[in-house]
Amino acid sequence: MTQHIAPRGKFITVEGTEGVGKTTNLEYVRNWLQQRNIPFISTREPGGTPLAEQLRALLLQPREEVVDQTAELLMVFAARAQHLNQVIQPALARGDWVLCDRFTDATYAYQGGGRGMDQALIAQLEALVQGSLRPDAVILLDVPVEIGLSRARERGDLDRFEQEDVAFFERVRAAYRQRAQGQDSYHLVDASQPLTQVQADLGRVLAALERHWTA
Ligand code: Z5A
Repeated sequence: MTQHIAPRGKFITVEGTEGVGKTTNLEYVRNWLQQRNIPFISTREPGGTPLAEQLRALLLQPREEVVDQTAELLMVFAARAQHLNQVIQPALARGDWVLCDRFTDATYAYQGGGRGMDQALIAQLEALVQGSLRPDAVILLDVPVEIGLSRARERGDLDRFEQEDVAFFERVRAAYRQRAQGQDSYHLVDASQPLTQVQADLGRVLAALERHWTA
């Protein structure tokens, strides 16, 4: 008897700086997947498992103690290792698509760009934790920092990252944009436009991915 092996699912991440509209637009992507009856899970980083969510809370909580950059980097990757092994890899192996709110591009952007940590060190941890696993598509929502911050700050209480200054987020944005340059798997969407226009662009990106993956 031949055993049916499901084709590996697709791994899509959504990235961007503060207040860029990830939460709002992830809902749009979930609806798009549902309308096509594509089996998927929706998850986030840091987080996605009970342990990883605890690490997220520790990472985001404002505190008086200065958080060592290496400690922060290792916590991000500790959460990722758990998330990958418990949630992401099993889902992809079942044939489900995985939609993830942030992934390792955020580490290159925040710890690499924002904090100025060595990209080669991040790459070593990426290889240790992920092996060869990389997202099939990275949707980068891009917005000038001032616009994103004013959107985010309307929400009230600021987490530990949100308390950083504008220069930090400018470095984060520059690192994201640099990673997207000339790479086929990155799709940059101008998220400063009105939401209907952002989602029309997002729909075009998703349709192109679907055509490419099912060709
Ligand atoms: N972090 C890290 O350092 N290293 C890592 O490796 C990883 C993460 C994975 C948690 O992320 C933090 O973890 C993050 C980096 C760090 N810190 N920061 N900053 P998060 O994703 O949970 O937190 P966030 O970036 O603050 O996301 P958010 O708060 O959920 O914001 P958002 O999802 O991008 O935005 P939104 O809630 O959808 O929209 C914000 C508001 O703007 C809202 O009122 C919307 O209605 C409005 N909006 C959205 N789009 C539009 C448009 N087009 N026009 C007008 N208004 C809009």
